[in-house]
Amino acid sequence: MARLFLGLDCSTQSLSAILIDYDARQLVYDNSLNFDHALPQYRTQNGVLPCADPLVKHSPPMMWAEALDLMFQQMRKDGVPLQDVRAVAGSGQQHGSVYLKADGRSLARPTSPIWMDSSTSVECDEIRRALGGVAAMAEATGSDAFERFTAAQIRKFWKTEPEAYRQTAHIALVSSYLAGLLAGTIAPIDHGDGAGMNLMDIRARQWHPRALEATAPNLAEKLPPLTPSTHLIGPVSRRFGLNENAAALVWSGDNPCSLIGLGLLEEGQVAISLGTSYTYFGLMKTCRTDPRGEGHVFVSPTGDYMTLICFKNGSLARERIRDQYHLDWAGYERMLQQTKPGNNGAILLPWFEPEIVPRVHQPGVHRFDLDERDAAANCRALVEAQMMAMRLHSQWMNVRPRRILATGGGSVNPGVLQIMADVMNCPVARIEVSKSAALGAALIAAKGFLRSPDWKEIVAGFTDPIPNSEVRPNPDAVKVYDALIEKYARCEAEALRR
Ligand code: XUL
Repeated sequence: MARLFLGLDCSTQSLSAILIDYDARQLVYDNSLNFDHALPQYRTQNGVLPCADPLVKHSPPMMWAEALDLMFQQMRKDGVPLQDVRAVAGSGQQHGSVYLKADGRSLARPTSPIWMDSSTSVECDEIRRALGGVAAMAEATGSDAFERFTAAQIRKFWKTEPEAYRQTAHIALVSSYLAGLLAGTIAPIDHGDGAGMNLMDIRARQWHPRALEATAPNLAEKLPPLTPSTHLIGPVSRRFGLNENAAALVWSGDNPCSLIGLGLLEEGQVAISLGTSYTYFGLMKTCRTDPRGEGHVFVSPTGDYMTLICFKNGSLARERIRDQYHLDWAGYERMLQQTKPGNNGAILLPWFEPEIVPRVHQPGVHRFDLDERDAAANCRALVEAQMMAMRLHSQWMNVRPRRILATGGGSVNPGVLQIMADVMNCPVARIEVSKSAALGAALIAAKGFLRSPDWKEIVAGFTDPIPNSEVRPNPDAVKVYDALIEKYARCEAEALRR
């Protein structure tokens, strides 16, 4: 009988399911359910409830619960061999929190603040101060205090709705809420997603008493235990129509799951996702935190650490430059081909929107030795700056990338990948990963259930890059960027001072 493992992913806009046949090394089912379309009664837009305050972003947890039921209904309709599923694990958008009453089912708060919420700057300041500042906060919990992280969100809830907070018996993450529904119990929080709360001692992997105290009263009694990401909770609740022996695992965050879904199992293997925003993430063996508080350290499902940095002005900035010079993507690519690495020392800082890394509150575009009328030079300067920013702001990790996997919409552009390879001095390959989090969850289910195969054996055949997609660094260009990065750093510091 085939050994099947199911991975689910509750992201901002949709719930996805991926079923793998472990022995055949094949995906046997792949489906997604878009919240706005499948569950219009919740009136979400792109999975989020409309709100007059642009800083507030909430979603209805009931919508996620109903989507889970619908997905299983759909799988039964599609004839998926659910009886052969050995174990189920899942991935959730990170940071979002769900507030449950003592019965473990009814909600003490009808909505759930999600990762897009940035309404908690005051609470971040309060928590950060109590823990001793940016570097101390990052050292204790893996990240500085961030608006979207769960601690600041819990603190705001306690301050603004103390009675509802008092009635909350259990606080879950999106991941642990859905794991709990599957297992019919209150689920633990795994170390990977727990690290995105500003509440977990990143090294001891236990709740951090001072962080709990700085966040809200009686918080310890509302939080479940923390466990490794391959922890089996128990059998899947009978109502989902699986085999009675099918095991439910804890769920993790989408980024830790993607790390597995992309096969990043060794230090130096890095993924760069070129989406609306750009993210740079990879595995880290020894825990090192970012003293500037820009980057994050989470726990990898393998038990190692993982690092993540997020640049807001990613494809968004490339689109702005493309439109400024009335180009299409093919035209943009031609501009990259027409210009030379280093671009005669031109530097462009593309902070069209407030930036996360480096922290920029006042948007602004800054040019150094660059004529705004020169379309080709501006196109190249933007991509070079984005890659140099990644190199500069990942130095705290002290992990030299040895292989980069490029994903996301922007990764189809050869010119962009060549600049990435040259700036990072590292080969870059493309990988097709629209569902890396769900795939990662299915692989985590296999690891948790089978135990004995090592991680490399678990992911083999599931996480290969696109054949012949590798771009290698050009040694002459590498030398140019080794020198230019210093100028880039000076320009960045100068622009930040302005
Ligand atoms: C990571 C983060 C996002 C969400 C998206 O810190 O906020 O990547 O996990 O789902």
